[in-house]
Amino acid sequence: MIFVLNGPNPNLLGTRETEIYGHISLADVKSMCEARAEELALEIFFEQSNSEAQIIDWIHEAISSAKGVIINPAAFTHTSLAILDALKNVQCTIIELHISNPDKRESFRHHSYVTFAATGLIAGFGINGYVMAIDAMAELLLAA
Ligand code: CA2
Repeated sequence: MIFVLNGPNPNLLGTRETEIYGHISLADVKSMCEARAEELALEIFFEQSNSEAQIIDWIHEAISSAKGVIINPAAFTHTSLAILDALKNVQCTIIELHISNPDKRESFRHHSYVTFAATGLIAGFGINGYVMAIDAMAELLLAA
């Protein structure tokens, strides 16, 4: 099972800040990910929460049941030592994912706690980054 976890506010995808995040809804992103995963014979658990505690609980589930974790922690990227501490207990590959490129944006988005636990990072490729992350995870799993 590949966990695809999303932090706060991407439930607004496609409706607000479309110049940054595009016109595609989170439900459509989920469908895109499921379609790509099926092509690659992978199962995904795709979730989004506005609650830091819920994301930490899913990371704890991932410790025992995930072959890989793709996480867009959204604003928690820049604030959450608690999410970093949870991710440090995940043994499998972790891909940090961002729709935008935070390093091109405001300076308060330039620091990521999550990067300390991530195997790699995909940022700035829009919604397509989700498909890129699933492809990268599939390649890493095949190579393992
Ligand atoms: O680029 C990304 O994926 C981010 O993780 C998105 C976060 C932001 O805090 C990070 O710096 C970069 C914000 C997610 C907000 O999602 C929205 C989507 C549509 C409309 C409003 C918010």
